Amino acid sequence: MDIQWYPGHMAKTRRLVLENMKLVDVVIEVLDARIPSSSRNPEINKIGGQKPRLVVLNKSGLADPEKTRLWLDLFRASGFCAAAVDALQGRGMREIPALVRELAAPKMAELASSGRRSRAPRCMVLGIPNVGKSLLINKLVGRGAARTGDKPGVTRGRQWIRVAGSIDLMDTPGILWPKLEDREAAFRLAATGAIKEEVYDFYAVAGKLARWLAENRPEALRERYKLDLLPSGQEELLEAIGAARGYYLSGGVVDTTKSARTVLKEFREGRLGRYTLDEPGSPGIASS
Ligand SMILES: Nc1nc2c(ncn2[C@@H]2O[C@H](COP(=O)(O)OP(=O)(O)O)[C@@H](O)[C@H]2O)c(=O)[nH]1
Ligand SMILES: [Mg+2]
Repeated sequence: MDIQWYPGHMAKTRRLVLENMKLVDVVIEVLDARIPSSSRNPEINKIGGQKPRLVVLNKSGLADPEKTRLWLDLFRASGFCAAAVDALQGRGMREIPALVRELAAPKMAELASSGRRSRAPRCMVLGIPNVGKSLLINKLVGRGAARTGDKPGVTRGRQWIRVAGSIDLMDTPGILWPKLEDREAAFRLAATGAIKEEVYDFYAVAGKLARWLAENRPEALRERYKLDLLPSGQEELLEAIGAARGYYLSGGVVDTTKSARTVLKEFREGRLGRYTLDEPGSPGIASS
């Protein structure tokens, strides 16, 4: 599995985010609850700097609830404010503005004591592609939210939106690059759909995922694909799944390419169950 990210793109991405960072009081770092460590940008602590940060574990409806609780505890123990949400189902979203307000309170008090005009705290959503930043912003903003045009903005077109009557949210998220040097993290990013299919071998990822499921949740695989026995090899697993589904090529050969697509798709849709691929406690969550 060889997954690339382009350095030019990465430098530009970092610059854009850092410029916008100057304007905000609170950073909302969005992670995928299924891979809270692998979906983290490797330089987030440098980029997030000293700004108060809310860590949001999104897509929690697809993740193992017990492991999500453990991950939240770990983030909190590392000094972060953390919340689990599901932007698609709308779960946990209502608490976000209050948490942002709480995190911004010291800064707001400082502004007030220095005699500055009071204003709403400003926040920005940050994260690697596909963790649900856009959906989260849309759900926070909802319909009919007022755009406040008289605020500073680095890039033209960037706007602040008043959310829940009390915080200003930058309407465009800060996009960070994924952690691809770590092969295991890259596999988990690919398996959950965080990186584009053009840049990895979906067949290898599906095979490895089938193996992971066979080892960790054999009953889920057996039940979903009506299998009595689970072979131990990746190729054999994809063959068994294809045969069970009736995916045959001419000559009676199992179409394992089709099984690979099926496993990936059904895993990502949560049809195989709720999983967290990053064990709570994996490295990469240290506070700045
Ligand atoms: N199941 C589930 N899917 C989500 C959630 N949030 C986002 N998605 C889906 O994940 C994909 C990427 O979301 P998007 O907001 O475009 O991610 P972005 O690249 O970070 O802006 C879309 O298909 C969303 O519908 C969530 O909480 N639960
Ligand atoms: Mg987006």
